[in-house]
Amino acid sequence: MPNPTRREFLKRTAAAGALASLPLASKAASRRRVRPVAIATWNNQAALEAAWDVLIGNGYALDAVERGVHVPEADPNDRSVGLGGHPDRDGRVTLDSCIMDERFRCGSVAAIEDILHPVSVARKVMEETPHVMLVGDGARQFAIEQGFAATNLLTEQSEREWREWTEANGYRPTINSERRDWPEDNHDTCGMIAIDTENRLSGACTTSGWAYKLRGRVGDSPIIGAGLYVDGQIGAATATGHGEEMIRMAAAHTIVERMRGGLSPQEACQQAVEHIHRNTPTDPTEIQAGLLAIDQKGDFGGYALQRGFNYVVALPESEPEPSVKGEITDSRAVQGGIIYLIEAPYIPG
Ligand code: SD4
Repeated sequence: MPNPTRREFLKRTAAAGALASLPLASKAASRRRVRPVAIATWNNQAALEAAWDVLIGNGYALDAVERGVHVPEADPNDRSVGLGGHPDRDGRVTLDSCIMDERFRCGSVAAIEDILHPVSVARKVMEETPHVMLVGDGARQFAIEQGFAATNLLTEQSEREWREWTEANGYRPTINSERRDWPEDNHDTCGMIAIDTENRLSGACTTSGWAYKLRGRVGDSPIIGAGLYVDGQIGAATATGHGEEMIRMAAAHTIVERMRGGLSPQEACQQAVEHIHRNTPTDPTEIQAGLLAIDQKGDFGGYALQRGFNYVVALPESEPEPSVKGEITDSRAVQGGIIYLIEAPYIPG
């Protein structure tokens, strides 16, 4: 082969240089694998199935998690997310939501009102603005400008229960007013993380937050690093429960950093919960924290402060039943996959 001309040589080295300087995430994305995995807090099977449909069609994990959390956002019977969610103590439904992709791009809205799909507003913040987070009236205004319709999210049932609550509680916010009955009422904040067939990790988290909270209270769910975090090279984590603890401990970020340090998703979740248990200034018997994680290989895990936290994971149908810490209590075939319902392990005692 003749020696390359100087110009050819320069062209080739420039191309090699460009490849070497590609962001790590896009290098990972170019390694194809065919094993999507998705995981979500609580018994959010319908949400996970919607996400799975995207993943099994070789879709983007970001689209999958957005589509997935749309399901509880639009479900009036899910009393902790979107339409029909518990209002604040003034009777106004205020929503918190965020979304994050495999390249540290993220968007978030907090205390937004009248918008059915806050996660999609969060995605618009990520894609259409130079910002990460919009709150309150500004978030609502942005949503309307982006073409989202204003919708009344306070259902008759939510309003009735709120009125009863104001009579019984004299307008005092009480801890976990929405969930004295963790094991029974297991629909709640929907945190969802997924990896697609091109190795891209993404996550979303959406909630109406702490029932009858003070007006203006923002929980962990829209806080990048607390309720959700994604590092496309390492893994992703999401949280549910008493958001104040997740914010204090930067729970989702802590989990991802522990995975970076070599822990499995299961170990990282357990350590993050133990950290909350040891250090929280709140009585840990009064609160719940449920943490989930997935890594770049699609391994997953979950752990909780107390009994009663369950989660769902969707895996390809070709895979054997996963061996998990905790207990598989149900499983269901979906297109090309199986959704398992898992009772998470928790701090004993
Ligand atoms: C919040 N983490 O607003 C949410 C609510 C939740 O179980 O997950 N409750 O604090």
